[in-house]
Amino acid sequence: MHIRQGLINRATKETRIQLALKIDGSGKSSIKTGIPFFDHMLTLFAKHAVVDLKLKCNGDLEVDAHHTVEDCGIALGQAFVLALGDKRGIRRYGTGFAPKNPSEIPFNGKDFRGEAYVPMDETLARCVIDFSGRPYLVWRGMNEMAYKKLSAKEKAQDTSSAFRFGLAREFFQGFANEARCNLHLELIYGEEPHHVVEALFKSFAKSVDVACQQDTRIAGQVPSTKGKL
Ligand SMILES: [Mn+2]
Repeated sequence: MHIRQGLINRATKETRIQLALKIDGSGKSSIKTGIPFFDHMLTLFAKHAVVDLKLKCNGDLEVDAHHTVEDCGIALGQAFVLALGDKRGIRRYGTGFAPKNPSEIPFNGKDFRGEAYVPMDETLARCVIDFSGRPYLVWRGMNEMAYKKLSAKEKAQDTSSAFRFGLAREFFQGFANEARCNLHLELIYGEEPHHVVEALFKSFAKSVDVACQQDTRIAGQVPSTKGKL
């Protein structure tokens, strides 16, 4: 099988990014964005999407984390476009479940489970994706948090709070625009900043994993009645 990979070199006056993505990987990663919390999110993305990901970003962190996070989302989206190519034979939708009872379907010799609902202690997040060729981000469940009064404990978690209030959205918007996918992310419930962001990234990962998998029943076919995605 041809290797589904995307190599991106992207440089602007704000960030310089080198990224290598292998979709049919094993979850290995080497991530250096200069933002430890973001490295943690991208590392667990690779792990749970079961892709191999190398990413190095030199961004203008002296301004703030915004450009770095947004541009890494853009570069990752571009890498998926390259790696997926004409999308023949892929599942396309990452609803998380195969058409039959997911626990009964063996996939690559393993049990095939693709829960796109991901819990993390008190938090539950959902992600549904469609590599449709059309960019759209739906971002639900976090808007009221923008006006929420922070507790002392939350203030102490500067980075994860910043991600919950806006940075995560910038990442996913950049990804959706460039991967040209419908990306629906929702916080069903949850409070703790680190858990909220981590559950979002994990549900994103699970959803991407399922959507990118190849379905042998439609090998060689573009999964669209239009014939193009
Ligand atoms: Mn964590």
